[in-house]
Amino acid sequence: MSTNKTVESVYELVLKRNPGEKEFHQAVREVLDSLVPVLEENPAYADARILERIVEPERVLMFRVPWLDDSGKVQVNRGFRVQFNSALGPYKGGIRFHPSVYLGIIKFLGFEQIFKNSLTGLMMGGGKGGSDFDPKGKSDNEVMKFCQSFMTELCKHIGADTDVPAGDIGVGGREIGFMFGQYKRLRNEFTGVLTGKKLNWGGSLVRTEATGYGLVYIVDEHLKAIGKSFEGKTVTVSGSGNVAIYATEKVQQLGGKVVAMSDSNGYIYDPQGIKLDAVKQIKEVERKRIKEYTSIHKGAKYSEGCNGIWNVKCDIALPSATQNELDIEGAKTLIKNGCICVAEGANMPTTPDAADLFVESKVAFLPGKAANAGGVAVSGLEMAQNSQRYAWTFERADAELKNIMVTIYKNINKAAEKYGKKGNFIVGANIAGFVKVADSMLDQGVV
Ligand code: NDP
Ligand code: 2IT
Repeated sequence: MSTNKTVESVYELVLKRNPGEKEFHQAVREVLDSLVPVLEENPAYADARILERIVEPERVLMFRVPWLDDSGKVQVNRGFRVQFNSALGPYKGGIRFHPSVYLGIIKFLGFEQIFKNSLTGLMMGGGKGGSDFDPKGKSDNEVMKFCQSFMTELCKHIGADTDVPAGDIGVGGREIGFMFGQYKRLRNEFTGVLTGKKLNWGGSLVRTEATGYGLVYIVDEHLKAIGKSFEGKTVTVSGSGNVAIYATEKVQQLGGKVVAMSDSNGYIYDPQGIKLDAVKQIKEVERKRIKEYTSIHKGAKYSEGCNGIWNVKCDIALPSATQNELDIEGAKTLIKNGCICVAEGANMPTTPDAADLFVESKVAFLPGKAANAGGVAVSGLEMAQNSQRYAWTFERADAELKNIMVTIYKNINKAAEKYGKKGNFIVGANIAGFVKVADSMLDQGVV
């Protein structure tokens, strides 16, 4: 609870208008609480009802996705696209395929995306999409059938200058390919309507690695600021998907040792340091469980239950699986074990009480909308390359990514300091992300 009347009334409105959408409520609460000093300093935002407008998506699409499975049976899923805010550019944000997806998850992700995209400094609005489709255990053919049906409806609402989706949980290069193929067929146009494309047909170098690399670049910048580095540090990375794998790769390149990774079933602990080739083979190629790692590397141990990973002693923790995976108990253990930095590779992986505890305990806490912005940043660079009909080198895209992450670190630091919250990167990220969007909304009138 804040003491600011506008904040409280807007939050009440969000609860009333979006019943049962608890992840969305959580994401809004955190942002609004951070904004109090900015709202007090700039009455123009309240006068123009910026908060009331920013919490209301510009458009919500919800649709039936029917498809035929390999046995010829009809399956029906639900598809979503929330086009949240276009003050800074075309809607931009990933698509998530996971059985837990419902409107509240897509709204929370779309809301976060507005401020994250603003922080990148590129011209992108905020949006998110997805489905409760579960890709686990499905054949390539079934995944293709589903993606084609999903895109058959979605293609009416997106476009290179309108809304540009990308991947997220359960959506990688394979799914982007199937969706791109169907979009091209239905609309008869080859445009940069999706990012995260494969390299032969318009993808950007570094997009696959971008979220994980960017996460480690921003942590590295923080470590430099406090006179430290990754060299010799012990790191735990939850998840073993796209973000986790490339975060681990970059930590290893910078001399750190990743000792634990996880999936939704459990976690592996390898005191010698995770052998990433084995993880890539199991997760990217074979699409199997992380448990398999221990049959290849006998010195490693597998434990059931993904949240146990926070019991592993580490200097730096990078939660990179899913929302609310790091709770207060995990936070207490990490702090007790001497962890100095937590950076969110996933979107909202830390529960609010756990995040508050990190801030109070002076553990550097880098929130997702800053720390995992590297993925959407390189998506923005992919859009730029598509517009140019040109492809940059790996070195160029990587250098741009690094520069964007360093700039984000500086900007969130500056914003936190300006409002008397030095070192509070949650407040810094929310304010720095918000101000640019809010000012653009003021410029563009009541829309
Ligand atoms: P992937 O699908 O590649 O990997 C997801 C990983 O998280 C898997 O290891 C998965 O385990 C685990 N996971 C998923 N759901 C749960 C759950 N409910 N409980 C425990 N573990 C779970 O997704 P990404 O790596 O792309 O995404 C991970 C996080 O990063 C998400 O929060 C996403 O929103 C965020 N993110 C992704 C970006 C990107 O560019 N891809 C950019 C910015 C943020 P299992 O295999 O068992 O399902
Ligand atoms: O949460 C995210 O930022 C993403 N899933 C990436 C979005 C994008 O458009 O690249």
